[in-house]
Parts: sequence; structure tokens; C-alpha cells
Amino acid sequence: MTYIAKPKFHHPSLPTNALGLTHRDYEGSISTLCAGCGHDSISAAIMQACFELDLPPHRVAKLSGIGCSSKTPTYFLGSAHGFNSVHGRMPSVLTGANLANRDLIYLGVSGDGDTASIGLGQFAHAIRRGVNMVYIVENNGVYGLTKGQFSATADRGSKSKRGVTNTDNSIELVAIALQLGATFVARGFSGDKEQLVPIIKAAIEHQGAAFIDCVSPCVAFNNHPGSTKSFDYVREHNEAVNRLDFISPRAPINVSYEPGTVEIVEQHDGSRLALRKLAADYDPHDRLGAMTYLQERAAAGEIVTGLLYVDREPTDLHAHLGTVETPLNALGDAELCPGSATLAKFNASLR
Ligand SMILES: Cc1ncc(C[n+]2csc(CCOP(=O)(O)OP(=O)(O)O)c2C)c(N)n1
Ligand code: SF4
Ligand SMILES: [Mg+2]
Repeated sequence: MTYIAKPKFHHPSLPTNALGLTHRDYEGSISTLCAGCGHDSISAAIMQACFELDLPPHRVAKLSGIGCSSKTPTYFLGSAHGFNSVHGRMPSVLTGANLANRDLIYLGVSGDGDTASIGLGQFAHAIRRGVNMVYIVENNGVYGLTKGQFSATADRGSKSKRGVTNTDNSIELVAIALQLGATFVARGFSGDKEQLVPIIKAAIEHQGAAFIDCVSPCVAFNNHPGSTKSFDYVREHNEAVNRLDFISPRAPINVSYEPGTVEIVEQHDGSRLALRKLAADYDPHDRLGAMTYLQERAAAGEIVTGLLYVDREPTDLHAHLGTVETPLNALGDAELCPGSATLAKFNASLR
């Protein structure tokens, strides 16, 4: 139960990161999700990524909408800032918070219902504006919280637990994110933490709109034969285009690769992404090529995962608007009230 606090004590020899924190310091309340739910694995990957990046939890703002997926921020980073908003409204709340204080790391957690149905417009505008955030959709193809209705990401022809066939076309969120200009687009699978943790780390370090579609099976309502979001189906149809190693700015590149098999992508903060190609013809810097590739492979029944697109020179909403560097709550009287001479000059510039 979420109101039962986890005991704080831990084994004295638990590994610590550069901040002297253990994994336990990145946990939240006890999860109330169904045992085996993919969403809990994504929470575990987020905690792992933040631990490995040595992030002080209070520098993170986690925001969500409504759904089992949107409940999960309660279960990780207990000492981060948090806001559980209204169904489908996470993106606008996150955008506002980000504009007010750019110094925090913004993590938006949503579901396929929360993002692809009621929140589709909100999602689209946050991505198109280039809000500096990590936006994760925990995609199970159903409304888990309201007991298993098809969501807008359920594949046409897939079957519900009761055997009903979905006759609607599905919304492909990564394709929309690519079209709307997201500067980092990836797809993961909750059952592959090795792939997911570096993707989350790279997305956190990315200075722009980073979108991660994470297939996350719902064991209660969408894990049966006929579902295209079940553990078995995703494992059988998962085609990773690349494998990512995230290398922090401090760490030397001490992994040895066969020449030509790995591309090193430098990020603005000095961190590097080592991208091991698995699909020879896949270029993660070609937005149009990525869109075509995804459609072709989807038509062949594959679920393409990995880092699908990354812009080497991302920009974000603050850069587009030319906002002040200082968080609004840290602005002093002089900046907030620059005086009547400045006001007169400003007014004159508008005449
Ligand atoms: C305005 C509004 N409409 C409908 C609902 C009912 N509702 C709650 S969660 C949900 C869908 C959740 O699905 P998803 O985002 O996929 O999350 P999941 O539970 O599958 O993780 C709906 C329709 C609501 N809470 N608020
Ligand atoms: S209903 Fe589905 S999505 Fe919700 S907690 Fe249970 S398994 Fe997870
Ligand atoms: Mg869902």
C-alpha cells in the first residue's frame, strides 16, 4: 500500500554512487501495481539510470497523468519533486514547470491511454515545442487502470482478453514524435532492462525533447495469445536496430569495439553515446529514413526497438523563446521590477 512507508535501513555494504547514495535512496513507496506488471520494471530502470548518473533525487521533477503508468512516479525517487496531474494533462503542466525553472530534470511518465487518447493534443504540442524533458509512455495497448479496454495504440486485428478483435487502426507514437520534431526518439521494452537503462540515461542527458515509447505488458488484461503487447509476442517480434552504451563525461571510453561497428555520438554535456549497429542499413540521424524504416518493419510484423533518432545539435523551448537563465523563483526585485525608465523604453519600442 502506498501509505505504508518502506523501512529506511539497508545493508551497510550496499554499493554507493559518487554521491554516496545507494539504490535504496532512489526508491519511492511500495508499488501497488499487479505483480509482474511491466510498469514496475520501467520504474526499476529509471531508478537504476538515476543511480548510475549520480543524480541528486531532489533535482528531478517527475510528472504524470492518470493510469497505472501515471501512478508509478510514487514508486521511485521518493525525494524528487512530483506532480500527479489530470488525465492527459501532464505535458502542459510539465511545460509550465519547465518554463518557470529550467534547472530541474523533467521526467514525464504517461500511459498509452493518457498520451494517445485524451492527451494526444497535449503530447503533440509539448514535443513540437521542444520542451527539454524525458517523456516516457509505458505502452501496454490497454487502459489498465479501468480494466482493459483497447487503447489507441492497440494494433488493428489484435484480440482482447475476451476474444474481441480490435478493428481500429493504431496510433504509432514514435512516428508522431519523429514527425513533430522530437530530438531524441527511442523505443524500449520493459522486459529488456539492459537496453532500457542506457536509453533512459542518454535521454536524461539529452538537452531537448526526448521521447521514449516503452512497450510494457499489462499482465492483468493484455498478456494473452492474440495480443501484440504480451511478453511472448514482444520477445518474438523485437528487432533492436542498435545497442546503446552511455558513457558519462567523467568516464574514459574503455570498451573496445571492432573498428566500424560503433559510432560515438558526443552530447552537449560531454557525455557520449556509443551506438553499436545491429541493423546495417539503419541511420539514427536520419529522421525521414527512420520514419520509413519503422513503417516498413511494422508492416513486416516487427517491433523495432533501440535509439531510433538522435539530433546531434538539439535545441529546446528556452532557446527558442530566449528566456532568462535564472529560475523565476530566484529572480530578485531588480530583475522583476527594472524601473520606470526601462518600462518607458519598452513601451516606446512597441509604438
Ligand atoms: C477525464 C478522465 N477521463 C477518463 C478517466 C478514466 N481513466 C482513468 S485511467 C484511464 C486510462 C488509462 O490508460 P493508460 O494511460 O494506458 O494507463 P495504464 O493504466 O494502461 O497504465 C482512463 C480512461 C479519468 N480518470 N479522467
Ligand atoms: S492492471 Fe495492468 S497496467 Fe495496471 S497494474 Fe495491473 S498489470 Fe499493470
Ligand atoms: Mg495503457
